[in-house]
Amino acid sequence: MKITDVKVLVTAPGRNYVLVKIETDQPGLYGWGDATLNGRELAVAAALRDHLAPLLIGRDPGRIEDTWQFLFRGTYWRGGPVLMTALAGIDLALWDIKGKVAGLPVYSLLGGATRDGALAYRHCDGRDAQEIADNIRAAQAAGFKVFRAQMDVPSSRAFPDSTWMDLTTYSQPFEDEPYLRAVPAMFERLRRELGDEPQIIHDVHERLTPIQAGRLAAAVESYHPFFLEDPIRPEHKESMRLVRQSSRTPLAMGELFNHRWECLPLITEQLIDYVRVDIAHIGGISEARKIAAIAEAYHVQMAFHGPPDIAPITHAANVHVDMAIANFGVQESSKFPAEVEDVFMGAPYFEDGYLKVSAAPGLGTDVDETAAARYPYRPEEYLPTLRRADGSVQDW
Ligand code: GCO
Ligand code: MG
Repeated sequence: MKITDVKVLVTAPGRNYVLVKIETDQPGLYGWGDATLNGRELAVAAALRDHLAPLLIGRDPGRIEDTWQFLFRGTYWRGGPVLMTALAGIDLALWDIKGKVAGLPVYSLLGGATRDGALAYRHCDGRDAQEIADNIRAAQAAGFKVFRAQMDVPSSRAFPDSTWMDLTTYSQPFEDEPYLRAVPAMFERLRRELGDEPQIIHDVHERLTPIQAGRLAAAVESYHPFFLEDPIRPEHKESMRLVRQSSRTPLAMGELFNHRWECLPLITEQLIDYVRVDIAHIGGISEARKIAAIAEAYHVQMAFHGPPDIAPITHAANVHVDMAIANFGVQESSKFPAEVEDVFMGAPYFEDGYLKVSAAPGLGTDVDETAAARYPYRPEEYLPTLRRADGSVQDW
């Protein structure tokens, strides 16, 4: 069997996605992958079209690991979000093909189901703690058991619903102290309103220094968060020692990482409790299962990134891997723009608190290319930015 073509589609059904279709010399046998990198989509599309896709023509699509090693190490330049997202798109498509050839869902190829579904969490953001509590109650009524609580801190304008990270326009500067006061107060109000049962996540989103993050982790410990995510910036991971020393609040990190080596100190020193890597940004399923295996040895669990800015194909890959590992923690789920359903089929489905995938061969997803063509790339879609009161750059 041989790869005969690699197509790269950039489509924007509600937001931009970069898709990879790998075609083979077997009639009707193809695989779809997701290579979306929010705000840098065209860089990944160019890396695929101009550099990686030509290397795949004629290769055996069944040799997934060899292809991964060839594209990661064999072509010299390695790592970083652009190349690893491009590699992920290829890897997901190859696993999709392998499942279709075997007539098995990818989770079966990975060792079979270890669970009936992936415990999911829903974004329940709001302008204040009351609105968050109302959104948590609504998500509870829908069956969710785990929730992410983000509040419109003093530096950002109101936002329409649970996509605060991507749509918030920061009209005012961010400052640490108002944020450090707002989050414990938010947890206090949520616990007073909702009691101890709801499992609540908060995403710090790389905003604090290590000692501030340690202060926040200690301040919210009594409200027993499910985890505090991305407390500090990802560049110097060992700084998480300062955060870890400060409390027993569970910690999570990883969405900005691009391979297993970036996770290592956090896992091997048990500085985190959940790995938050994004399967679309770490090189795909082949890498995700290796990270999960490393983490399992250190009692660290997986909580794959699942924002609206990766395609339903990666959301399906998330659940396939969730279904096949022992150290699953929780799966981030997202609302998608309505237009997404025009283009993508076979996304994971939600049932009584859990995300599930069908037993269809491969990833179980498909793409309507005619519909995708109706949604051209939207250049205005890019990442928010944020400044401090003195005008300096702030991680948003
Ligand atoms: C999350 C993430 C997102 C990111 C977004 C960047 O935990 O879901 O922090 O909100 O900000 O995916 O493109
Ligand atoms: Mg995050």
